[in-house]
Amino acid sequence: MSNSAETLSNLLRENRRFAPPADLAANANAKADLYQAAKDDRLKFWEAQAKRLAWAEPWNQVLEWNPPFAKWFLGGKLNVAYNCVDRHVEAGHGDQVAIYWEGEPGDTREITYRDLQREVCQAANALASLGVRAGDRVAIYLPMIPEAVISMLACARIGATHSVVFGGFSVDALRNRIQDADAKVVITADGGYRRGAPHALKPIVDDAVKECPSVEKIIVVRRTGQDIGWSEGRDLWWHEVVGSASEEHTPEAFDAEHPLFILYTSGTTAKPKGILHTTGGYLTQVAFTHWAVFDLKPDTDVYWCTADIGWVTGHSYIVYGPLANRATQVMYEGTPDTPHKGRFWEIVQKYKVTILYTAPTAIRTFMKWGDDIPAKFDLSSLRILGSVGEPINPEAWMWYRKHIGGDRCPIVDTWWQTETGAIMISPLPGVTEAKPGSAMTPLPGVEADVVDNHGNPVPSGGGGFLVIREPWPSMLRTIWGDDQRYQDTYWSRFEGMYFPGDGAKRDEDGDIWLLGRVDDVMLVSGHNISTTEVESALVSHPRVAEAAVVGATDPVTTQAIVAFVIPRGDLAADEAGDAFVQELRDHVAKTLGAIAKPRQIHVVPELPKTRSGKIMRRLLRDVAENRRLGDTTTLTDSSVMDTIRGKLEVTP
Ligand code: 6R9
Repeated sequence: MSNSAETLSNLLRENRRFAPPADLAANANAKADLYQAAKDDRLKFWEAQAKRLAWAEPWNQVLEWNPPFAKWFLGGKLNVAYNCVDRHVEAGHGDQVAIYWEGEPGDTREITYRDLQREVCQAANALASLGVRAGDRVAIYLPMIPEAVISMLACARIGATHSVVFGGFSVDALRNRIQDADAKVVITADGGYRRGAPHALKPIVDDAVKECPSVEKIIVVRRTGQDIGWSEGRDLWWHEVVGSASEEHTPEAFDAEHPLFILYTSGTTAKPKGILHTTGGYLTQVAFTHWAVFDLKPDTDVYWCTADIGWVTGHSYIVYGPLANRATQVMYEGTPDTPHKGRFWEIVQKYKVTILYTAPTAIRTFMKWGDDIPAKFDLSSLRILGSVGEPINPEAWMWYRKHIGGDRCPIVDTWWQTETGAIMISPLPGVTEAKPGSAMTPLPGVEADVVDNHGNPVPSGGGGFLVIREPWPSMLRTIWGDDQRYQDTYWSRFEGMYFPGDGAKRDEDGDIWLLGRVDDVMLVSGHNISTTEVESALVSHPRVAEAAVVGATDPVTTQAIVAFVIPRGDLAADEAGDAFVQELRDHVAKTLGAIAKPRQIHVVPELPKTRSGKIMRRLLRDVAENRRLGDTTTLTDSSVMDTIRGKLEVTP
């Protein structure tokens, strides 16, 4: 970024500070000394964290680093499922609830660690009986039901590599992912519930596997009871093949670098990237971060991460981190507005949730729905709130703190990626004095920095690119089947540094602010302007709930800022006229400076989002530039683009 970006970055000043509550700080798992310990000896620090796990054989080398290829805990052997389930049962916690599962229609299941052990063993035996061996790939295409967790752990238990595909992805997306990984078995369901109605999954699988010769068997969980097609000999009911399998299974220890899972990130180019994670380092870092960032107390906390299992957040912070730490957690199948807009808060109240981890997109939606909805529920059990997925706008942060956290709970804004495997930058809830909108500082053991175009660190107050200087245990090992692309994508922009693709700034105190994907940075009259900052300025207006900003080609200014805003609560989208738009343009100019004033603001009822809630600015750019839409297969709801288009007469 040029120097002008720094000028703009400095315009957004945040003076609010929120210190940890005294009792939380006093009893926190992670104290300030961890930073020093990691600084003194990073590898020794990670070695100490690896000892949270049960190893069948110890490692003899902590790290082997042939840039950009890392191996952690060489020679060590362990079983992930044993670590997440069996060892807790062996330690006398078999009766502890692992999962309070809440189905969207209101049905529930309570699964103890002993139950989980039994079902994971059965599923492991079933997979083995179908010929699945260590190293084989299994695709998992399920709704948010316990069988998703059980399937993942069963794969891990026998050393099969799972590839979870979002239950909302289309035939094409599923087919590509099955093909790329050469999956031998697919685990799916007849369907799942979403927004009050069953939606079918099995027909999508049937369609997808027509061109997937690698698939030998399809295991089907009966969830909705809807009619489905059946291919005799290929298709098997879960309740039959898993239900009849033995409940005894001896876990085998696998090498620390044994592949654990592949998870595809869409990226902007055609072919999704299969991000490969391995065993020992991954489990070490997800367990450590879940313990440190969420301060989990396994005997008293009730933890709830609202992510879908098909997103990395579901992998690391529903399955592997929490279960490695013996958490009791809530798992919810459906959407936040079914059957009513207070569903999340009803669940928090019902299970007395103490730690809640959700995404800015959800928080902004709750803001839009109004403060009165959470106010109807008892949220006093909450003690820590987390955010992940996008930069959280300062106003959304403040709303979350006040209306959900009762002005008492620390918020941990956690920056990380599918590629990083685990949280990298975040406050520690018992240590950090947090600022609304900042992810604050790298966690102990993580060497993150903000650099300029040439890879030189920016001074405090500067803006540039986020990088990671040293390998970390849960880093991706490669892109499945494509080492060259791994190298090109992440390690070629800056010599010897990992480049995640995010813009960032360092404030006067040295704290880090994420500014969104660098692809989204706009160039306006020679100034680099981050979409995040303009969006946050818009959201800081009391009548705006959500905003998405893009740069559209402009003959005079190179790019011009075009904004799409969703109004808050009572103001219906079509009531907002020119006066409102003018008020918002002025508001941005006042907050950030005239250079950041949007050329156009469109008031819309919805924004295009991925299944994990990220705004797809690329599609809005197509609209702003009056172009045909690019690939929409990863959209949650493809009708959104028609709604937006229908509302605008685009004037480029
Ligand atoms: C975990 C996850 C990764 C991208 C990442 C960044 C954005 C995630 C963020 C955040 C600002 C945060 N991102 N958390 N930006 N603050 N706390 O989201 O993984 O789906 O791979 O996305 O999400 O842009 O590069 P993934």
